[in-house]
Amino acid sequence: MEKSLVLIKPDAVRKGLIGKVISKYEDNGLKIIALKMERISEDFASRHYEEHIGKTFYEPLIRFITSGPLCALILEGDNAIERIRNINGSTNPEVAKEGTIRRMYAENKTENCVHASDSKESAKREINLWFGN
Ligand code: FUP
Repeated sequence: MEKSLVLIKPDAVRKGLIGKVISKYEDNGLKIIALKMERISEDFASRHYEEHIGKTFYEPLIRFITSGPLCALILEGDNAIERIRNINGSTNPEVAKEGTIRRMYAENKTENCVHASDSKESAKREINLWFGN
């Protein structure tokens, strides 16, 4: 069984999409093993997005991710990391496949509804950051 850290970002929360997003994961057989809702600080956001520090989109990304409450979840399942990324779709909603969360609901590359860990290593780091050991 593999675990992944998922965020339902502030744009999706504002649009009332928490239930629809969670249903996509549950309908695909992924299990929610932790869940919380909070508005994060800039300091915490910079730790989550540390690999993007210095990139052109970094400042707007931090403004966006701290702009309102979000949901953080740990999902578990076989091959969960890859499956969740397929359900989410490409970073850019314009090129995301039909039926993916980002294609259906996302505005642009920054306001793109969801985050999911991209490797076993980042899942471990992100789960520890958001939920502790
Ligand atoms: P993803 O793994 O699909 O979430 O995408 P990345 O790790 O490449 O990017 C992480 C986050 O940075 C995205 F969710 C949103 C933000 N981003 C932008 O705002 N603009 C970009 O051009 C690329 C990424």
